[in-house]
Amino acid sequence: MAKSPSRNAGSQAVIHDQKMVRGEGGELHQHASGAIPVLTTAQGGPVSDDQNSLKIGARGPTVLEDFHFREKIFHFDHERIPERVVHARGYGAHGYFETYESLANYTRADIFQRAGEKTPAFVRFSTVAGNKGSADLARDVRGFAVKLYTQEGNWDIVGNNIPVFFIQDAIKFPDLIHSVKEEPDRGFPQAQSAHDNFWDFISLTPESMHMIMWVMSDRAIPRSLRFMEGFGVHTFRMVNAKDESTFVKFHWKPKLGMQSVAWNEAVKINGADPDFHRRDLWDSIQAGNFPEWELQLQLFDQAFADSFDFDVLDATKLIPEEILAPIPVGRLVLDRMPDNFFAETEQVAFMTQNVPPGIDFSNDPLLQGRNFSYLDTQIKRLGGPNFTHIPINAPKCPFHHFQQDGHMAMRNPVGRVNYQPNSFAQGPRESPQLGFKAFAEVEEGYSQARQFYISQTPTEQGHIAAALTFELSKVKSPVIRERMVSHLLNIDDGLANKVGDGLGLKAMPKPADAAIATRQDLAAAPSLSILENGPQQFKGRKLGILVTDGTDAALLKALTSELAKAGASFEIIAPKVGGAKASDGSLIEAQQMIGGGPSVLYDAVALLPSKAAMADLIKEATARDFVADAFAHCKFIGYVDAAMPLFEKTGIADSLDGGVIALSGAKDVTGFLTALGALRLWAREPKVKMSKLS
Ligand code: HDE
Repeated sequence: MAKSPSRNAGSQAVIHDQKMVRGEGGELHQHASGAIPVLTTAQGGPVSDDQNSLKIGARGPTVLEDFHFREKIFHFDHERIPERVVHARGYGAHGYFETYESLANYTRADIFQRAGEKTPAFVRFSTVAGNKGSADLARDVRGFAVKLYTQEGNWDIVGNNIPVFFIQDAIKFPDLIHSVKEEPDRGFPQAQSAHDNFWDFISLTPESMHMIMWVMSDRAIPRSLRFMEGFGVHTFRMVNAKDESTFVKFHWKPKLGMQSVAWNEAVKINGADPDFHRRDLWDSIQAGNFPEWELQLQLFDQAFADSFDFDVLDATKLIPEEILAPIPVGRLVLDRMPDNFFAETEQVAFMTQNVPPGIDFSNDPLLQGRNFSYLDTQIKRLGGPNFTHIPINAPKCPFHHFQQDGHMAMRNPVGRVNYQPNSFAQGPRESPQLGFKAFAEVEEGYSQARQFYISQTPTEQGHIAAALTFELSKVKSPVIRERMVSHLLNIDDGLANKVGDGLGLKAMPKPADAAIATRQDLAAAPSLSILENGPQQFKGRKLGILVTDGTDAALLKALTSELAKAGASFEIIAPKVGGAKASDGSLIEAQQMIGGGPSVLYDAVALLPSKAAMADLIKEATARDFVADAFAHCKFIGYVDAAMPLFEKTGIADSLDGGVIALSGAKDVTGFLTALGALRLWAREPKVKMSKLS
């Protein structure tokens, strides 16, 4: 066959009309119009046809000579890097940390020396178990990893939204993670702890019981990344200029308060919008509603540490805030999304060992193990030792060292001298004054598990019992189910009985053997409850407003302007996404059609249909679900009279309560918004039996 390569396969020939113009100066890569740059290869060569590969004849075969095709496919084939072995699913944002006052008494860390100092920050939130593409509302711990680009190098506080951990020693981490991830033979379940392997491991690991209480609580299904606490988990040290050390625990407190969803809602959100948390953070930051956390420190000395009958360095324990109040030292504001998800969020490399002078480690064996692991994992994921050359990982302060070469080296030392000491008086030197100097220092887990449980409101206790029952109902092996209940007996009889009953155990097992008896005297610590610490405001939350043709224009306007005043957002849900015609003839723009905007996506709902539209609306299963779910999830519901048939059709007309609020006109809007501050009417829960255990 004669070689007559051609890209003219025909169908897209019109693209070929674009001409490249070779001009005097830099015009080589511009079209005649000047506005659109010419497509090039990665080597910079201009490309004439990006639609057809180079072929012999009209149909091929494709020729080896087609370097553009080859390069394009080669690069595509290599786009993926290994996902994180844990915390694969995550979402990040940029912002800054602002120091309130100097903490020079406690630490020499530069970031804490000057009031009002702003330090650039990058934060990545994550789930732990699921893969990169898993759904946001899995029941799971959330990662809360903060990178602070300080003047003395990067400081990473790689924490979680739960202040304790499952295990005491890093050597057990691979077992813990293997057990929670998909089972190796079948490759499922994905992003779920509700399976035999996890509960088998947990039921054989009593130290994990405290953490289990947290993971089975509503903390593990947050409503938004913006409404979560963050914790450094480990005890660290602060070291001042006089080399005096103070123990420290880090806490991030969300300014908008904490909030979680109900389990039944989480299940539905995962279907309706698997990116619920990502979208929420993206939308808030793009809208200029910058989420904010206050950094609070629990500071204590050795004598205080010794006053506990457990080891404060044990990461399965916490120091209740009622015993040691955290002090506010600064705020973290997230105000910018990454330009590129891969470059920043995917490639960011957090490492617990990144600490500036003045911050130091404790002997917590979990932390010590992490300090090894995080460097190791970056080499695997990012492909070589030069991952600090990637902009998101590079320090923003001046830095000087003699590291050189290696894969993808973007920076190398300039000049002759690449070692020290040297006689040329070139290059950096260590500084004993300014540099980082390392500071020269088992029991069973039921007591604090109990303390956590008794610190919850009855509603939250019900959720914990329901979560345990759900998870263990997915465990096929009765031995594991019973073993777990035997641990619960060491935590709280009532809890164990509820779960035992929920699982249909024929007889209750004996309590698990405990090396140390559970302390019954630990006082409830209200700081551990989400509901005891509600924000009492609707700020940062979202109302779903159901409209139809004929919706009362004045009422809608009053409602949306009050929401704006309260710092809350809303979405309009209409029968068609094209919008609806209001009573005054104006167009109401909609963000969702009813089937696309189920009520689980909103914190509360308002039903503002017109009478004329009701006949059609009540026939829509999605409209009925909208109302039935909002009611079952204990949400506040504002409604106009015309909406009554929706309550009747969904069988809740006889159960309407104080959370279902009539909006007869603009005058009722303020009262409705005040009520929304409670976020949910949990008192309704026993009636709707969302989880029949509560
Ligand atoms: Fe991690 N953890 N971890 N972890 N961890 C990772 O590092 C590890 C632990 C946490 O958004 C990995 O870059 C060991 C506790 C977060 O990129 C890996 C142990 C806490 C993130 C790793 C722990 C965390 C990670 C996987 C046993 C809360 C995501 C990819 C002691 C205080 C950071 C990576 C991000 C990520 C190891 C336990 C939080 C493999 C060995 C405790 C938030 O290095």
